[in-house]
Order: sequence, then C-alpha cells, then structure tokens
Amino acid sequence: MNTIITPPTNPASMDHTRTSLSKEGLKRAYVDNLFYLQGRFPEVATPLDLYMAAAYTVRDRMLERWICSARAYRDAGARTVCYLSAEYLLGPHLANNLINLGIMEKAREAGDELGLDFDDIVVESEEEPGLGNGGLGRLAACYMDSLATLQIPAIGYGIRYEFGIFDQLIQDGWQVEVSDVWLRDGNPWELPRPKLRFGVCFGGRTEQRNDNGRMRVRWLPDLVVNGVAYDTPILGYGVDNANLLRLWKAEAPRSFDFQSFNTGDYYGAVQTKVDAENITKVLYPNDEPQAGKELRLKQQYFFVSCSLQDMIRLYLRSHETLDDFHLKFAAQLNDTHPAIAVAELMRLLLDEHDMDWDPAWMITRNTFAFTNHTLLPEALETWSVALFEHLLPRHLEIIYEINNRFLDEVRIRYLGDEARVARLSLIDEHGQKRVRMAHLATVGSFAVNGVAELHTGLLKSTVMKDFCELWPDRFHNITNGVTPRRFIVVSNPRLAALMTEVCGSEEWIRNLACLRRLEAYAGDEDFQQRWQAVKTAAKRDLANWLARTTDARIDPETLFDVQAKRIHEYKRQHLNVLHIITLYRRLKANPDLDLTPRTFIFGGKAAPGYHLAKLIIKLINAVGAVINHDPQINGTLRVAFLPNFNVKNGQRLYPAADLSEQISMAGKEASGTGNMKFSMNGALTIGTLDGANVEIREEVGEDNFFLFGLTADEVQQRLAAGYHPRECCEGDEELSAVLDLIDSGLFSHGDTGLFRPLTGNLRDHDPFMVLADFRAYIDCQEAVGHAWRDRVHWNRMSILNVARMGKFSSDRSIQEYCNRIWKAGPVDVRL
Ligand code: NBG
Repeated sequence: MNTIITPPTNPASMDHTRTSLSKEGLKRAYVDNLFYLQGRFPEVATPLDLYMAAAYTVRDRMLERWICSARAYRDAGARTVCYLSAEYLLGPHLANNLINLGIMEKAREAGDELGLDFDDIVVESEEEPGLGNGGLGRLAACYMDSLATLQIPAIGYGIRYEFGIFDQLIQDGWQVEVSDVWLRDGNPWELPRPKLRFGVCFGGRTEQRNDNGRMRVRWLPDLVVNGVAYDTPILGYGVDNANLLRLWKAEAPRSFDFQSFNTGDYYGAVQTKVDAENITKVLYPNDEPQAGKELRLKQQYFFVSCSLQDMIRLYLRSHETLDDFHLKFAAQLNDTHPAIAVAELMRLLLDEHDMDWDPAWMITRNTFAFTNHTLLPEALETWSVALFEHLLPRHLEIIYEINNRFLDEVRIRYLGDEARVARLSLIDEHGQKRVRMAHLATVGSFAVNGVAELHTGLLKSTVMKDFCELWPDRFHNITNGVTPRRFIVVSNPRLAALMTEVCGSEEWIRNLACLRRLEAYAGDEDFQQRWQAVKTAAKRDLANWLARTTDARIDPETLFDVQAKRIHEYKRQHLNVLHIITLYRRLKANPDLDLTPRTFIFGGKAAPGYHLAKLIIKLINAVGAVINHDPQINGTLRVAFLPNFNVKNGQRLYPAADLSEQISMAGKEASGTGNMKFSMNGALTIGTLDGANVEIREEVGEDNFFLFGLTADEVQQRLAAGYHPRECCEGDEELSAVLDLIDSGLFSHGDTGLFRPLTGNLRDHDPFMVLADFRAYIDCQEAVGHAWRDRVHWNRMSILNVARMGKFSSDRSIQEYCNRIWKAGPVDVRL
C-alpha cells in the first residue's frame, strides 16, 4: 500500500496549497478552504466560516507532520508513552498551533492582506474544548505539548465528552451553570475514525472452563458498547513531530435491538442505544471529590478498555506475541481515574490472549506507572464491591486474585502483622466492602509519583506510608510544570518579544532555563520601565475586555491582586475576601488612610453540588457590589469576578496579574500549576508553604516571595492540640468585626442569614484554618501594599521571578518522567 499511495513529491518545494508555509501559500489555502470546505466567498462568510477556513488551513499543515511522525515512530520501533487521562483541558487550538508551526507572524500578514480581522478569528472565535475540570486536565494538556516538543513518541488516550465542563454565568452574584455544547459548530481539529472501534462489555457473569487442564474464564456480559476513536494531532514546538490524542466516543453497536423491536418494545430498544451513548455524554464537574456514581465508573472502564485494546492492536501489527508488550509501552495513570487499567490489561492478557497469570502480571506491572494528584481523603477513589460485581464481575475476580497474591507477599514480609495486611489490602473491609483504586494502581505499577516535593513527602508519610515501607524504590517525585508555549508565547506576546530580545534568540521557548539571562537586567531602570510597560499593557487589555463583556470597570494603574482557580474551601478564596473586608473597614473608619489602590480579581468555577463553594462566589460578588459602589471608597478598592474561568480566559488573566494568590492551607494543594503560570508572567506570589509554592520560593528567592501562614507540620500540631477557631476571633477584634460585618447583612441587603453557613462554619469548625492564618495573611498583605509603592524594587522582584522560573516548564517535568520513569527517548521527525 505504502508504495502505491505516497504524498505529492516534496510538497513544500512546490509551494503546495495544503502544506506551504509561505505567506502566499497560506493566503491561497485560506481562500481555497473558504470556498471548498465552507462553501462561501469572503463577502458573505460568517465569523464561523472565517475561523473554520483558518483552522483547516493550519490543520492541513499539521497532518503532513503527523503522518511523517507516525511513519518515523513506526520505523524506529521506539518506546511509546501512553498517557491515560479522563481529562484533557486543551484550550483553544488555533493560536497555539500557529505558534508551534512557527507561522504566527506570516499568518497575521496573510490575514491582513486578505482584509481579515486576525485577532478576532484567532483569539475570539474558537470554542475551547473543556474536557477537564482544572489543574489535572490542564496538566495533561501541557504534558502532551511537551512530549511532542521533546520528540517523544506518545499517545494521549481519553474520553470525547459531548458536553465538557459547564459554562459559568454569574447572575445576581450567584453561579449559574450552562451546558457546554462545544461540538455544536463542528470540531475542525479532530479526525473521526469510524472504522477504529472496539467493543467494551459490561455486566453479566463469568464462566470457568477447563482448557486442556488449564482453567480459563469466559465473561458473558449483558451489554456491549462500542468505542469509536476521534484523533487530534498535537504538534511540538519548533519540531516536525506531531503526536496523537485519541479520544473515545461511545456508540451502541447496532442502532436498534431488533429482538425488542420485533416484540414491539420499540422504546426499550431505543433506550439501550441511549444508555450506551450516555457513557461519553458529559464530564463530571467535580474537581476533587467523587461521588460514587455508576456512570463515572463506566466512563473510566470504557476509555481504559478501548485504549488498551488499541495498544494491543498496534503492538500486534509488528509482533507475534505480547510477551514484550511492556518494552514497547509505558502507560501513565493520571490519578486513579484510569486505575481499572491494571485489571483490564490482566483480563485482556489472560482471557483474550490466553496468557498465564505470571507472565501477564509481569507485563502489567512493568507497563503502568501511577501519578497521585491529591491527598484529600474524599478524592481517594473507592468503588463498592457490589457495584463492581454488577458492572465488572470479571475484573472483581481479577482484583481479588491480585490481592490474594499481594497480601501473601505482605504476610511473609511482616509476620503476624494483620493490621498492616488490612491497611494495605486492595479491599477496604470496614462496613460496606470497597475497592481502593489507589491501592490497585500502586500494586499494578512499577512507579508511583507525587506532583511536588512536599506532596510526595506527605504521600510517603501518610496515605501511602505502608506501601512506601514495602517498596521504597517505587516512589518518586516529579514536580509539575506548565508549557511556556501556551502560557507565555501565546498568552503574552509582548513579554515573549522582550524575552527574545534579551536572550538574543527564541531558544528560551524550548529551554526555559535561558531566562536566567534576564537577571542581569533586573536592576536596570530602563529595562524595568519597559518591563512595567508590558505589564501595564496587559492590564489595560484585561480592563478593556472586562469592560466589553461584563459590567466590571477596573483601573490598570492599581495593583491587580488575582486569585483564579477552582473554588474550594481548601484553596481559601474566603480568606482573600476577609482581607478585602478588613481593608474596607479600615478605610471606612479612616477615609484618609493611605492605602495602596488595589483591584481584587477572582475567577473560578464551583462544583454544581458544592454549596459552600457557591456561597463563596456569592460572597465575593456581594462584597464587590457594596465596595465598588461606595463613593467613600472612590475606587481605592475594587472587586471583580471574571465569569467562566477557563483556559482562554486564563490566558487573558495571567499576563495582567501583579500579585498571585496561592493561599491554600498548607498540606492540601498537591502542587498547583496556576502559581507557575502567574509567576512566569511576572506576578509576585503571596502564598503558604504548600504544593509547588515551596519550590517556587526556593527558585525565585525568599526575598521575592510573600510568605505567610502555618506550615503543614504546624497545621498538624494545631489540629492535634485541638483547634478552636472561636479562640482566634476572641484574640483578634478586627477578625471578629469582619465576620460580624458579614453577618450584619451589609452584603446581603439586610439578610443576616445568607452567609451564616460560611461564617458559622468558620467560627465553629474551620476545617482549613482560615481564621488561624488570618492575622499572618493580613500582615503579609500589608507588606505587599508597601512593596508596591517602591516600583523599582517591585519590578526587580518581578523580573527575578520570571528569570528563575525555568524549573517549572513542563519540558523539565516530561524530561524527568522520560529519564526516571518511562525510559523513553526522542525520535527525530523530518519532513
Ligand atoms: C490536582 C491538584 C493540584 C495539582 C493538579 C495537577 C486533582 C485531583 N488534583 O494541586 O489539586 O496541581 O492536580 O497535578 O485534580
């Protein structure tokens, strides 16, 4: 086949319409696509037509690289990394792909010559695929970018949700959720592969049979669903490698169950189809805690089964047996969501490929590695044994067998220590029996990692302590990172231009450590002026955009103090609000107070069922409504809530921040990645010693970081000694008055009950020690206010922050995964 069908010889040199990177070639391709794909001519084209024509123009150029990569990877037979993740928060494709192709400027010129509004097409028009909740999904997207950039053969496997994370509206200060119909206008970035489909079974029972003296098991399911592949190319930056993101959509195997149809049960027959397709309907909108929803387990098993069947298919194209499967693939489990893969690979090897237990287990254990992303107890997934029995009876048998063999090993190692056996077991026997997915993932993996030094340390000393004692060498830390392509080059072109000028080349985009060269300019006042001008321009952009799209009016001359992330009590947006109210009270009491003018900007979604988080959103908006309209305040303090925080809006926000709020209770934020995005764009951080803040502070220097609050150890000590939040109020009049002011109804039109669930919770329980850290936070914020007044010093700190962020490029993280965990190397792709 390959010898017959080849692409046109050297399309680039012919200035081929579909592949040319010249300005003229791009113009021709664009007009061509508008005609032949959209069926429009420029005068009548809608904004969507214009966007689609641009997207297809870029996609053609990616496809050429993608096909070349697939060939090169196949020929090299190199190890392939498979990233298994239930979430990918990709963000808009177009601008990022233009950057990675290196044709942003040429495309802009081509657009100008065609009389197009380039920014409108490239920045505004695209509906972003919101196939993730927050940090975990965005990390997967950053890692896909870095894998391609580092030329590592990789496939991202996941779910093609029909509805991604909900869109957030703010109405009367409350969050309102609207479904995200991102596929409504079509998705030019994906290629459906209708013939690439796998059956995935559910329910039923198992049957044993004796096959020439060997016991074999057959699963007799009562439902089969098809998974169909949808492929999206992921381009590396400045290389010709393009990797594959393969997302699965669920379909009923036949459109109607003719049996039911003929017996007259028409609706029953349709229902089967609907149920099957529901599996990939919607992303669960919870950032961390998981309700034990059956559909969620179905989603997890569905995408994992399709992905493993696909990996086996790929492998068997060039191998006779599966004996060395683990040498070809390293499969990373992104949290416990895909942990069922351990049992599924065993099932495929044992039942579908007739392998014996020991070799199958050897392959499985050498294929998987597992990343833990949270220590929050409610997020450590478990599924009831009853649900497993009902949905995945064969997997439950396999899990029991893995557990038996594993616990025997434990018993021999720790004679008589049955308490330890119970703690390590894959099954939690307290009350209703449950399968512990983190244990399954750990036992079935050759490596387990946390996502920041502190988090990994806590993982090893708390939830994974027994495992760590058993297999100390299996545990690693790989601190998270973010891609500088999207979060500097795409988001903040002015800053990128300045960096390129100082560094003398664009090398820093591939090697972020090069930004160290900025250090030499940190004290140079002329340079500082330019630095500040870049920041102010980004702040102006944000202010203009907010003015266009919301009723917020903000002043770019003030300090932009930003907290943007999911709304969660442990992230403590309410601590931030208490600070705002503190300043407000001080200013009311003393109108002449010389306060640093500040704009507090919030962004973030709350899980739809998380009432306290939604009340925090309401409180932020309610406090804003009072303060923003108080003539006595006269703009010194302003509060803005940016609705629908997503990747696209994040790109507007990170460049415009002066201060980045990273104020979680120490020990709770596994890493955080927003902290890195802000800092890379020149914001200074006010933060606790939590997650990656610790390492950010180490890198940028303690003088360039505003630290406050209890440490993780101190939090534990306080809890052990008995924490009584009321005592914090008793010892701090101002704190007490701030809480009373909320309860007075000032922010709720006299309703003294509205915010009680929040204030009452703080006074009586305060599980995240907001009150314990209040005073330290207020004092630290005062230091921030003072520091801002010395702009020379502030600019210097800002420059040093950026200069020292090299460690937090996702390229560094991926390089560590490759060296220490995956043992995977690059394959150079040349067009
Ligand atoms: C989140 C953590 C963040 C971390 C990201 C990426 C989950 C379960 N965890 O702190 O809360 O940065 O994962 O590792 O979403």
